[in-house]
Amino acid sequence: MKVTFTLLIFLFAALTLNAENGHDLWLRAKHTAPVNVVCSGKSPTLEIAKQELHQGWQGKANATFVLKKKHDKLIKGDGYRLSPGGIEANTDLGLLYGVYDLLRRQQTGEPITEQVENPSYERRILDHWDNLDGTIERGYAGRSIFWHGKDSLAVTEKDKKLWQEYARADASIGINGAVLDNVNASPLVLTTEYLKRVRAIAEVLRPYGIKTYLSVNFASPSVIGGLKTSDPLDPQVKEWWKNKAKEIYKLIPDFGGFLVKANSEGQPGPQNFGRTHADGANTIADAVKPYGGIVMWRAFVYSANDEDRAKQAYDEFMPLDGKFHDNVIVQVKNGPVDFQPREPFSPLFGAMKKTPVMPELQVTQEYLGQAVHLVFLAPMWEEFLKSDTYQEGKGSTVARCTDGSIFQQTHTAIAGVANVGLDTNWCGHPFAQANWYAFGRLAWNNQLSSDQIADEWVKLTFKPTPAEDRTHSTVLPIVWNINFLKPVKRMMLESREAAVNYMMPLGLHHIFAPENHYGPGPWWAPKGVRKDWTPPYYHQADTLGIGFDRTENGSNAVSQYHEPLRSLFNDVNTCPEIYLLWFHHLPWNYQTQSGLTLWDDLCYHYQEGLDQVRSFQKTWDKAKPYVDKERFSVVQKKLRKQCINAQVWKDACLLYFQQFSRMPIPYNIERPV
Ligand code: GCW
Repeated sequence: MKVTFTLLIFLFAALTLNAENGHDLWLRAKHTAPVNVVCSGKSPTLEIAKQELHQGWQGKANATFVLKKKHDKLIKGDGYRLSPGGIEANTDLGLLYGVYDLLRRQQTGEPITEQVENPSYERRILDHWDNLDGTIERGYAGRSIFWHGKDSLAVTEKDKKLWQEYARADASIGINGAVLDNVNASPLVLTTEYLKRVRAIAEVLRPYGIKTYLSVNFASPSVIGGLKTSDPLDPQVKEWWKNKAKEIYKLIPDFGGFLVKANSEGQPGPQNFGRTHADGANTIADAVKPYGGIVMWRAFVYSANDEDRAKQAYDEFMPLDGKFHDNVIVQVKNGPVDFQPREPFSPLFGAMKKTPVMPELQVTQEYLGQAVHLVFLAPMWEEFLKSDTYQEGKGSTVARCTDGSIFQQTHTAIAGVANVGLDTNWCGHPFAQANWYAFGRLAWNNQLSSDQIADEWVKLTFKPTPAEDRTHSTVLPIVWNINFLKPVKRMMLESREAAVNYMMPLGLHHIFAPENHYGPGPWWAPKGVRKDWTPPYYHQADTLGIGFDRTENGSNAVSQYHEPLRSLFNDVNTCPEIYLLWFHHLPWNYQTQSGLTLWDDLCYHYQEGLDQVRSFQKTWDKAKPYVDKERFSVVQKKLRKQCINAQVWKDACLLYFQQFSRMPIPYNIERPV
């Protein structure tokens, strides 16, 4: 009896030790020291701020810490002033953000000196591509946390608990908006029964400072409103949107606004009625304007007959610059095609000078190995945000063109397509959490380096907490830094380039297998399928060479970029090699800067990508003593799969392209540069 009991205790202890399933994300710190919080204000947001301090304080025991609202001109929006003894802010939410910052610094060992932190963007939004039936478009972490189908619209306690955990995670990294449904929107979301659930979600998100937004279907007035048309200039249609807005704001007074995908991939839009994107956006924007709402109008458009899909958004939207009402923001994907592993920035950034433009990033890894591959996306976003558009002279980076530094904008915003689902660890892959984290951090501060973000995330997510240390044999911080933090960070920071290498190096793009966009499919081109939906349209490989000619002699997409980029991209000798085959069609024996032929260089990159993943496996194997069993083995298994996938990418692409190059695949190639 006694033996069984001891055994049970032992089992229970072992289980709790290993019960690290990643659900706590980067918020694992538990109460470690008492703190005396002084805060005179009262609000649900401040209650959370106080509770977080009590729960996560890792400073001096029994210290006094002051939260104070104070008008300070140096503090913008929900920014804050942090100092060792307290936080000051203009808003309650600013105080909450300050608390999360403080706790993060305590845990990661970053200094807490007096400083003002202001957000780069006013709106930092996650776009959930969640369908009302609970499935998620391009979701790889289970079903929706918001929707479970039309028979489950009643809100349960379980729902609310999950939404609260979600809201807390968002707030801890500064995210202040969530679009709750897919941009391929069901008109039903605007019916009263669904709006009631939206209200319930908004109520849970509100104390954490997260505004609720909805994606709407442009044909809603006719589909659910019973009107004969959804023509945005029709007075009845305008009235319908106004009434709908009124209904929504009555339920949700701080509703953020609408996101619209129109005349794109089969979605209805103003062009169905001979109207422009501006006509469409303005009608909906006018409806939410009295309540302070905004419309985020997507520029993700392309049609079957366009000679170059990369050009279309610019062609369609530039003539409309200045025609949008002031509560419309045009939402532009980072690249001109579609969330590829690497694209140059979309030429719309900085070019639309009279219209606020917001970047749309994809946190969910549709084209980057989904929930299987370990790919840390901060380096990709950093590359994008730091890209110089030259639109207002040197230094007109995408970041500065969108955050209000260069253009006087009524609103600034940034969006990320969420990777969150019902999976226990939220994101499918333990390291995919880092992408959610990175998006929030960059939305708050678009100047942060990937290195710093990785550093924070690894420490917050994996560093043994004091409580764990007492049960494990204590790991000296210096040992942990050298044996875990450093190599794991290096792996993360290299991982995006590795994916580019084994999937589509040197400017290749969109050579994915159709539909699921996971594996390679450069050969896929069945008769009758839209050309621009087939990979050969993008790689253009033939016996003469490979690559999409977007120079002046080709589609002339280069002309959409400001000088000196236009000339730089146009000239094969100055075009950065990372974009070589994006802008140029080149012979197989073209000599790259490495001195190799283009063919050999391609082979080199594919091999390099594969080798990188192999080295990630080794890194992770060595990390074993420092990670709980569960997360260790999940990541190990996924890396194994990623390695097999990288091999498949390499073999499939090279064997396919080889029929055109007719050159041998070199063995053990050295690349001097
Ligand atoms: O990336 C593509 C996806 C579609 C998506 C579309 C979009 C929501 O393959 O699944 O649809 O872009 O961004 O609208």
